[in-house]
This record gives sequence, C-alpha cells and structure tokens, in this order.
Amino acid sequence: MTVKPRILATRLFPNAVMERLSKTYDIVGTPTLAALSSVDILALSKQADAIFCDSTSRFDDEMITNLPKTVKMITTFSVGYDHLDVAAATHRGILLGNTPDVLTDATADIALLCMLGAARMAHSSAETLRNGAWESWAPTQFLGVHMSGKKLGILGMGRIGQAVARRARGFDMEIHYHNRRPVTARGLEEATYHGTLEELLPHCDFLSINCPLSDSTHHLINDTSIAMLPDGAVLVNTARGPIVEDAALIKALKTGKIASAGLDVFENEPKLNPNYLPLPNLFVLPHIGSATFETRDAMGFKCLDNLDAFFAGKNIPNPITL
Ligand code: 8YV
Repeated sequence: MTVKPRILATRLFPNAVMERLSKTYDIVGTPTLAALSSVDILALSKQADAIFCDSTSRFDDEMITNLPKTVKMITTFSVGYDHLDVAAATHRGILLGNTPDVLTDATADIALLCMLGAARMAHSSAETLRNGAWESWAPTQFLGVHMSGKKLGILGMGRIGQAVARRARGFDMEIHYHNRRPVTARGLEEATYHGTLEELLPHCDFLSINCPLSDSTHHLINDTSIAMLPDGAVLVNTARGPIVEDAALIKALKTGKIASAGLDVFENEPKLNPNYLPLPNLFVLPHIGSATFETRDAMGFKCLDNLDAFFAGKNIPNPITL
C-alpha cells in the first residue's frame, strides 16, 4: 500500500477542493471553517508533510523557524503572499506556492464595484433606503460623480491592475499608472506611465491600488501622498489594507479632500477602524475580491496542482521565490 503524503489544511476550503485533497492525501486533523491558530498549526504540523493555508495564517520568521522538519512545502490559497516570510522559508528549504491568474477577473470586478460604489454613494443611498428613511426622490439627493471621462490612476500594473485598466476603458476612463517599469499589454496601448508615485498622484481623479503589500508599500498612501491627489479624488483599495494608512484616509474622507473611498481591504482585518463607521462616503466590503464559486474552486485546484507536482518530484506550477 502506498503511503499518502500528509497535508495540514489550516481550515476547510471549498467542497470540490476538499474532495480532491482527500482522494490524494491524508488530511491531518479535522479542518473547520475557522482557521487554525498558530499554536495549533505548529502542533498539528508535526504530523504533516505540507501545509495548505490561506492569507489569514501568518508564517513569519519565527513561525517558519519553529515548524517541524517534516514540513517541506506550504501552498497558500491566495495570490498575495505578504503573510509568508519567503526569505525564512527559502533558508529552511521549505518550498512555497500560490494561486496567480485565476482570481484576476474576480478581483478586478470588485475594484470596479468599489469604484462605482464610492463614486455613486452606494453605501449612504442604500442604507437610507434600508433604514426606511427614504422619503422621496429629490434632484440633489445622493449625488455622486461620473467615472466616464475621468482619469484613473492605477498603482501597480500587474495582472489585476491590467484587468482593472481594461474594464475602466469600457467606462471611457483615461488610464494613468505607476509600476516598477512600463507595461505593454492588451488594453494599455493608450495608458500613460508615470515613473514615480509622486508623478502619478496629481493625475488621479480616481486612484486604484493594485500593488502587493511589502515593506516599501506599507502606508504608501498617507497624509503626504493624499495631499498630492486632486481635491475630491476617489480612492479604491482591493489589494491589501496596510498599503493605506487608515487614519490618514479617515481624515481625508472627513475633510472631503478624498470625496469617497471604496475599500475591499483595510488595516487590521477583520476589525474595521470604528472611525470609518459614521462616514457616508465610504463603500466598504469584507475582502471579497476573489469570492466567486468559480474562482475559489480554481484557487483550491491551483494549490492542489502545486502539491501534486511537489509530491511527484516535479517543479511546482506556481512557486513563490525570493
Ligand atoms: C484571497 C487575496 O481570497 O489571493 C489573495 O491575495 O487577497 C484574496 O482574494 C484571500 O487572501 C484568502 O487567502
């Protein structure tokens, strides 16, 4: 009888993913909807050859150092990997994998939802209705701003940034972007590249954040960078919360420097800064960028493809490297 590799799934993933996982592998413990704590991960991983986690489980230097020698690989159910210390894992010889491409469209769709939600005051108008407080249609009620004809600045022109740009072209927006280097891709033929964030910001009637979180992007959007935006700009973040300093955004939403914001991510998820709550000009979602049935299955299958390749002694399809 062949011995199946043992996988620690840090929580329950979609049914089709768990089914495929259990056919090929021995699942360590009994995963539940809630993610395991670091303490439980460390304890259970003594029985595991690999870990299947998501972005809510942090594998920092200390965690990676404390993992038992049995663990040879970690595959994350996410494209972002700011929760994984890649240098520490590489040092320990632990291979890392992620799930690029399959969540590009779903996340770009949510960026557009956040843009529209913010620009068109979706939160305050819907809330007024649900609270039974809508008394009648009025010519100057719930007014927002057009997206058509406006300049959209995209910070980070990777796969998701490009998909946001293509969608925004459908809204007749003018695309500007900042990225480490210029990008040639479908739909970006007329996009304007800015070599620095400082050069991009004054062009952003709308700013969409689509870059990864790293030491260099942490709190990149702060009092100073917000001051460089045009008055009344709309800010959208579907990347990672800590790229934006919440306190600075809250201040700007209060003064109107930023007319409205659409956030799918924010600092200290899942706890939303309570100072956001009274703001009518905030459209906020609980990190649902990739939350479609199709995408979540596809993300899980990518994790399984990484595991299958690894345990077959092949190169994994989506490695995370330094
Ligand atoms: C994930 C995400 O669903 O893939 C990412 O980087 O931000 C999300 O869409 C989430 O992080 C769960 O791991």
